[in-house]
Amino acid sequence: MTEPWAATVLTLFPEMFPGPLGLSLAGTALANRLWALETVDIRAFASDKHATVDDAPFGGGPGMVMRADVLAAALDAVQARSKVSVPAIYLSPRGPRLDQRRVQSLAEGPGVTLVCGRFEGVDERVLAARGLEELSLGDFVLSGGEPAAIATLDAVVRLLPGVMGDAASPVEESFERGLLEYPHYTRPRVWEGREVPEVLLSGNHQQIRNWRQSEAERVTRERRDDLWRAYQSKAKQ
Ligand code: 9WO
Repeated sequence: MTEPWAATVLTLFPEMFPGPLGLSLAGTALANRLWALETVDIRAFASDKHATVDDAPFGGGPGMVMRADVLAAALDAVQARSKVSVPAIYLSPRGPRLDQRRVQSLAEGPGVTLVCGRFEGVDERVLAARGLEELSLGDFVLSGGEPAAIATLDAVVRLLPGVMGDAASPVEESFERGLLEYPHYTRPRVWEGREVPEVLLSGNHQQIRNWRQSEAERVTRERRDDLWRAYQSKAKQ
């Protein structure tokens, strides 16, 4: 068998993994070897007897900074034993936003190396010297990159071949067509006086498809002007 899609996570808290990725869809896929997860404890690459990974910021100020030498040693060890070139990503609110297109491209590659920062961040020089790509999940600050790494892996793993089965083909998802999801309904037909849209009970699949398309467009237009404009300019081409 060829190598499964492989995630390597550099962290000071390896116990946080697989965490939620050990359950549900991603967990079953992990147990079935559809993907592989390895954590690397950054602290193991510290060189002093106290296993120091952080230090005070040059220039002063609050908090601590992750040392470049320790993180670089961890990254170099990971890269040295990898047969293929794998993108190395630092999860940080400073990066460009992760989107479904990048998720898709990660799923199409051999794997990913994710670097989880702690403290006030990592020494800037290691980002440049090791060519780390920075990616953000949004404009908020976590206490560390780990939850962002977990969310990133969840998004990628569900796209891997065999993970979702054919229950919901990812290509059918409206997000990948540049639209938000249309509204969903299930039983009961009437709940707290609220009815399910008639068309969904009609059995007319062409009409249902049309309704879902126009609802996806309406929701996108009402909520996300940025996505709506991009969708329209693509449709015009
Ligand atoms: C800490 C901090 C304290 C005062 C003012 C600004 C500050 N920014 C940070 C900060 O960015 N800390 C980071 C914590 C250091 C690197 C890892 N951390 C992190 C990653 N927090 N949030 C993310 C993250 C990653 C991806 N998408 C969204 C948030």
